[in-house]
Amino acid sequence: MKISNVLQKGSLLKALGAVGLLMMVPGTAYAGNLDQNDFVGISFWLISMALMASTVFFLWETQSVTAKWKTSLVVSALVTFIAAVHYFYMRDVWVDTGTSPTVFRYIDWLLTVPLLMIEFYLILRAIGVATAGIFWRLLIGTLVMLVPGYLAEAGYMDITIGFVIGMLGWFYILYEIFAGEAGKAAEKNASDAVKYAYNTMRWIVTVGWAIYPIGYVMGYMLGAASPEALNIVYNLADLVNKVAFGLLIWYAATSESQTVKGTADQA
Ligand SMILES: *C/C=C(C)/C=C/C=C(C)/C=C/C1=C(C)CCCC1(C)C
Repeated sequence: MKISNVLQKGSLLKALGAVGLLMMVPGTAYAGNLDQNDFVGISFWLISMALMASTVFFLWETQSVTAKWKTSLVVSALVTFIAAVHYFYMRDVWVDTGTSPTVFRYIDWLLTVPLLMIEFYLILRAIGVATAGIFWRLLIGTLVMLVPGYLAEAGYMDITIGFVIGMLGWFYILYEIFAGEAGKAAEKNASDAVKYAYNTMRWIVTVGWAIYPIGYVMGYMLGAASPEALNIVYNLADLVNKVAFGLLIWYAATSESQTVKGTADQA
């Protein structure tokens, strides 16, 4: 083994250790008054830990994939990292007050949802079929979906109008990844592993993401869901939409990297 490899691995290990330790400070600092019957609080706690562990895992696994897949794994780690920090915060607020201000969710979504969209672009780029148009259209769809939702929940826009515009943004994203340029590109060059990952990722965006607008309708339009129910459902949704989504990318990246290594070990 080359000395430079050992050194590189050594510094990566230190960097990973540092990320893990830094996350543990807010991650374990509070929640001292977590009640054993507070299932929402417990779900915040569980998901925080899952997000924290996923971050370390995705970063660690960048070592075992080829260069063009590393960015995808780092972006997965950024998504779970950003979400973990929000969860530490939301958990503590929930334990203290029994409420969870929506603003934390929206800040988290505004950062992580565009990153999740970039994952589609990156997976297509890794197989050589991405275009700048795909990138921009997915990003714009995200903003059209989230910004009106926030404006409406915060009282700056009519609840129904915000919902309708947000739905259009989501439908636009679905169109792009199923039938638009991105959807067509994914059929061109992809191996079975990439096809499987891409296909499952877009079903997550369809089914997993539907939970949020359903929550919006139940909570804001019908007044039919308690804050407890909504938060548990959102927490489980985030587990699918962030951690499972990242694991699919990890699956595609590691499978592809093994194929490449089999043919040319230098890669
Ligand atoms: C990790 C967090 C994720 C994947 C959050 C996703 C959020 C949405 C898909 C929100 C969608 C909404 C609509 C489609 C209509 C308007 C209301 C929103 C913002 C809740």
